[in-house]
Amino acid sequence: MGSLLQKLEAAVKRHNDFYKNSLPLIASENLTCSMTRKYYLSDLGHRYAEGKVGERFYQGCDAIDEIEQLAIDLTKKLFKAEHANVQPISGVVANIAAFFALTKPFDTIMALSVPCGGHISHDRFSAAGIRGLKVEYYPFNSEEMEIDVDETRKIALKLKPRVFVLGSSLILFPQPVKELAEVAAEIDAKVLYDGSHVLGLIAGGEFQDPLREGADVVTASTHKTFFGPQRAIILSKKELADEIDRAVFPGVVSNHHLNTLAALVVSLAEMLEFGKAYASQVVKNARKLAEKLYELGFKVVGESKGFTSSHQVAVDVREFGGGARVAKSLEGINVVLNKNLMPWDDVSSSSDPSGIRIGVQEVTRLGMKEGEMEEIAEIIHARIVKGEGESLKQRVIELKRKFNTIKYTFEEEEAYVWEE
Ligand code: DSN
Repeated sequence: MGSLLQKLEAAVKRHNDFYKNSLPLIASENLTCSMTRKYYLSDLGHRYAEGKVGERFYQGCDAIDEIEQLAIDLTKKLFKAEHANVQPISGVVANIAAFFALTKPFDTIMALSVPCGGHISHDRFSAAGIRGLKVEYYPFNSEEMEIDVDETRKIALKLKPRVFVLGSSLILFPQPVKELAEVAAEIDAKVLYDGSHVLGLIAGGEFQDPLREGADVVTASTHKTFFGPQRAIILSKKELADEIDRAVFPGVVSNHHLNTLAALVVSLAEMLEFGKAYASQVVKNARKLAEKLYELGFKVVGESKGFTSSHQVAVDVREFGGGARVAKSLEGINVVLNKNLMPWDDVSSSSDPSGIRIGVQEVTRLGMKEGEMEEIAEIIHARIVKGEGESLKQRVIELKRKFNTIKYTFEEEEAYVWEE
């Protein structure tokens, strides 16, 4: 048993050391401050609080009620939402709940295909499939990286989908929430916006505000451009509150992970205080990175619209052997990002797609600005185009050494603490 635990300890330490010396550019991840992490370890992580605030099935939930009410109140305030459910334990769980609230089995929904950026849970082989939904993909213009609204309207008037799903995993630009909310009104459908990727940008006022543009429901995980633990929220119009709450509990959660619920409160407070400055820097950084990569000769997607309005940059790397090869090669010099399907790819090529996706939200949280984005672009170029090796890894380690402190928080602190 001793050696097994030593092995575990060594693996966790190795992981921690790797991240300390790497550039984390996965678009769906972020860091939490120590005040957030403190609550992970609290006794809350041993408890259940089935039901709603003030209507629990177990005793011992007085303080938990207070914590959950704080999370609800701050979420409603931050997103100016009529209703907030803070119980889903992940983005996929939130999406399953939303589908249960808004549809019946065999209904049709419209969503982005995975190559066009849609999240797997919007598709028939995942959450939408669990609900037994038929999924019709939006017609998509890959030059402009946007949904073709006119064609969508024609299809929708014929197929009468119950839900238009918006928001995606590859999301460079705002999406047509207002336009599809108008189509939805014609056929009595709903708009569900999955804001997982851009939640922090919405909170900071740097991206479209789906509720104001007409979305009925917003689901979102809380740990991508947001500063929270790995869990999720659902925002909705008041008239959908009961359906959403019932779909979450008893629908898809029993235990709703009370330790990370408390941690979520800290991240909501951080976002209220620092969200605007953070989100603005994230978008500036993403644009600068895209521009520099383009200047260095890379095929950066979304050129006609200025490459990006979010935290993400997408690059077509087919000329360098494709996304799998490029992502693996960058990992070799401690640059961590992911291969990504592009709109022209077939979903069957997901193990070796055309592109890579880069997210700057985590390095921005560590204080990087436009100058560092230029350096990151140069590092990627030196590795992928010039084939440089070990010396580049040292350059990455040197660069990262200057950015190991968590910013946009109440007390700035070391990011990669691991006590052995
Ligand atoms: N897999 C995540 C992403 O990278 O977009 C979302 O769940």
